[in-house]
Amino acid sequence: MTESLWPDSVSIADASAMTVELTDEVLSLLLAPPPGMEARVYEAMRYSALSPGKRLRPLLVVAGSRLFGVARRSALQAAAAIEMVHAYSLIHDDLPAMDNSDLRRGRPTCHKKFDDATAVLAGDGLLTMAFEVLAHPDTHGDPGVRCELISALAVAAGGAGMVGGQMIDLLAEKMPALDIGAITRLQRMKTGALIAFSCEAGAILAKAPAEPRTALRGYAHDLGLAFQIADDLLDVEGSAEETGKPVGADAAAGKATFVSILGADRARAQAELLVDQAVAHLDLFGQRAELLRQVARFVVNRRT
Ligand code: GRG
Repeated sequence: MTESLWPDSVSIADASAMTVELTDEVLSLLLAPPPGMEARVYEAMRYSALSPGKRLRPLLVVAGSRLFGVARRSALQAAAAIEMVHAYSLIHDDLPAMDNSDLRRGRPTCHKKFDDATAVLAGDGLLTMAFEVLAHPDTHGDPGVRCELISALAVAAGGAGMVGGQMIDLLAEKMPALDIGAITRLQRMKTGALIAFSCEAGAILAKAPAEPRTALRGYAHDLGLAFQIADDLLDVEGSAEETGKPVGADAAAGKATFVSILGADRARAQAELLVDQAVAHLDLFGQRAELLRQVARFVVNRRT
């Protein structure tokens, strides 16, 4: 499929609705349950990966791919792979051994709907399938590009990224409160790394040169932190109806967050400053980056 991603000008509402629909179509095909007894783990994988989230990471893949005219098929395969890794992280994060959460995206968490062992396996299945998807020729005809995607996702999701950040977060619960520098590093690893890979996937698929990649990295860096501050604010100011997950969890666990250290007003101002900085990195793309600009503003104003 070589058709371009979307029409030249597109609103974030339309792009988001299209991304949800197209990503979920791809996820649904990839996660079709086989006939044997192993179907149960596919049901659990589908339950979590197809549950109603924002699909923010797929939207970033699409918006980044659009800059370089990447084929829709390639972008959606990468988007589906990243959403699988995100869904796995939420399943494992909700387990009794971690956050012990009953509610996610307004529904019972995977281990509540199925059982703990099935939820562990569903997370494992989604993580491994993400790499299978990136390794498939449908994602890109050039094996070098597929290898680069696989390697970049492994780094973002592993010990130097999301898994490492989660480890620090768990350890921090039993330590004196982290300072702002330590929280920034933790969040860059835990949520920022996967967001950054989502922003860069289009550039990798397009074999883009260094200059636009550096600009996208700068955008992603600031966006990831703004996203996390907005998440911390929602935990304090949002409701379970809006967010689809329990709120007040950070304060209940005595966790140091951007909001607990800076206060809500300064944290909000910092998030807005980061969005301005993120948007400034996109100047070299001109009008073509309008969707990425809109995504950055959406990230700090969201209520879910
Ligand atoms: C278990 C290896 C492992 C990692 C877990 C990402 C993560 C690390 C934990 C999730 C806990 C959490 C709520 C982190 C805050 C940022 C975040 C990832 C929020 C959820 O992402 P959204 O808002 O969710 O994009 P939806 O549901 O819209 O996809």
